[in-house]
Amino acid sequence: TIEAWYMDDSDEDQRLPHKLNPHEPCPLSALRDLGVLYWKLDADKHETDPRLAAIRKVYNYSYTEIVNISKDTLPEYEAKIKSFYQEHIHSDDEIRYILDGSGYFDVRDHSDRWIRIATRKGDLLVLPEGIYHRFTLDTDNYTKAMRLFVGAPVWTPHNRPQEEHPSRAKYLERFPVPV
Ligand code: KMT
Ligand code: NI
Repeated sequence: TIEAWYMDDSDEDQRLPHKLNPHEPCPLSALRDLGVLYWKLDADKHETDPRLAAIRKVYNYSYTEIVNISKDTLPEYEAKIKSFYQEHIHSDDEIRYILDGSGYFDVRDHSDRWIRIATRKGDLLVLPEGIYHRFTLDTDNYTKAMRLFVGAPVWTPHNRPQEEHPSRAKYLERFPVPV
């Protein structure tokens, strides 16, 4: 499974866990209500894994590339790290498969609270089009991830606020507040 929790709002290092006291875990069902999808796969087999192939086929994830996020491997590291952590949306799903290392994806819930999703090797995560989110490395400072996409990739972040963006409207329509 995957571990997720509601965040505190302290200004400390973004790479720290930022758990509340007392700890408030976020169940996978709550993530599902926000449109977040999750699979656990065998990252060592990513080149030949039939389960990954099946997911790619069903969701049309035709495109893949691998990014290596660490100080020594990512060009323009400081600027990228900063932009990953700016709250934003995309006009497509954000699909990330963690092949090595770890990191945090933060998503906003229906009440605009931050939920921190701790990802590590073998986690395949889909953040739906239009969800407000951000990414940070944790204190291990290293993530190697496969980025997947339907067709030709567009990674453009649209920083908050984006209330008029069609992808934001679409998101709110697809994943309304559960009653
Ligand atoms: C992105 O587009 O935000 C990234 O690729 C960073 C997260 S991938 C582990
Ligand atoms: Ni993003």
